[in-house]
Amino acid sequence: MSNRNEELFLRAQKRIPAGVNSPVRAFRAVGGTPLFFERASGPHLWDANGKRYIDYVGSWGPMVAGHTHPAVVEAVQAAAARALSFGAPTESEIELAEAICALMPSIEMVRLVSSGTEATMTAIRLARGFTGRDTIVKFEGCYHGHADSLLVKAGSGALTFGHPSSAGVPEDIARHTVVLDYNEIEPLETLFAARGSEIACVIVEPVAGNMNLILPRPGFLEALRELCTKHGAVLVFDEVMTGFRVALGGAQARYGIRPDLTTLGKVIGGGMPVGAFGGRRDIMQKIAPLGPVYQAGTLSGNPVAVAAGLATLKLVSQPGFVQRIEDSTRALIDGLIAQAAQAKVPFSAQCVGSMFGIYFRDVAPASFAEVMTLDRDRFNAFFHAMLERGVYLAPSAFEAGFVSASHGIAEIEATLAAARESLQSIAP
Ligand code: HOZ
Repeated sequence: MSNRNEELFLRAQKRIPAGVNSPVRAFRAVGGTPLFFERASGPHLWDANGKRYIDYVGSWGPMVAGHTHPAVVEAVQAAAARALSFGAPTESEIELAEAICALMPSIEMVRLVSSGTEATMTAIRLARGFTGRDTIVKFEGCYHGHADSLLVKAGSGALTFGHPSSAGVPEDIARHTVVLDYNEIEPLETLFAARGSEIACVIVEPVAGNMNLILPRPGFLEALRELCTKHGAVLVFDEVMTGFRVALGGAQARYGIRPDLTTLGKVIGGGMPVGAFGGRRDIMQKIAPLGPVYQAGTLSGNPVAVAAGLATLKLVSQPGFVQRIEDSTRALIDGLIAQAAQAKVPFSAQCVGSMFGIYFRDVAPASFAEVMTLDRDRFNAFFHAMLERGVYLAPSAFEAGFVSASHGIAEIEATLAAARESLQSIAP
């Protein structure tokens, strides 16, 4: 029988580096042939061979309502029939901006862009322009897209493929990025004490989702807030992953911290390319043409993408929506932990909202160093065992998992049945 995935992969590699348009998709970490998908519905994906999978990647986060949700598809079709792009303002952009500001009160003004990378890149520029300072602080293993300043000891594919600090980033740029350990307060205090007046901003994933899933230790985000306020630095929460997922108001609502700027993406595009950065009015007023910090984009606020985002935010805002997915995610995690214990596989797992992490390690990691001790070979074997049984997990031990509102009891049970066999097959 012909294997269409393999045929497509061979063909793709002739014209596209590694056959993919984003590195983790190449399956290099886990081995084997990447799946080429043809369609999706609710919690399911179908690959080029026609095989169906329960999806826990969710396009890396945006598909919180499930794939091809009728309300989102209808909104997109209606918007596309009106216009694909104007390169000029539309009412729907105001509606999306208003919806974002209503759900995240720290965002007083917001600008829409086309990707999370654009959002974080511009937030950094804005923080520098606002403070007149050059130094930025990030945390090892956090990934904030692929802008030069941020590809220093980064997570996600950069970590997966062993280039956490990318080639091609000039040393002159990288030296302005100070990298500290996630969840460690003392080095932060030491840095601020020594160089507080040079620091433009601290950018952080309030829940780290690009070195698998790492929860903030109690006090860590609070310390960031306190130090930034004390030293006049801008606190940037990268909520591209966590926004409208770990709570309706994002991680900032869940942990009760008000950042100065927030970057968004994924859910606010509902599967279409949308990113955003927003926050304090006095900072946002530095953006061109109000102020001297430049940012622009032909497709920023694209009406079709905005329609998908708005429709998704409407669904997410329904009472109980976020809690229901959190409950499903919890059921999944509890089931996996119980089955790993039965199979005697060293394993731990945790979740926050509808994001989850699974770890081939006895205790859930709380730091980058602990993430580095995960048993990657066992993860890879588990990944393939699950794939064979029709469950699609992220093809890397360093990515978080995502559950959607369309994952019901039937999908969770089917996943746990696949996991039972998979865990037994990889038991020591
Ligand atoms: N950087 C994304 C995961 N954290 C992967 C994006 C993609 O491959 O689409």
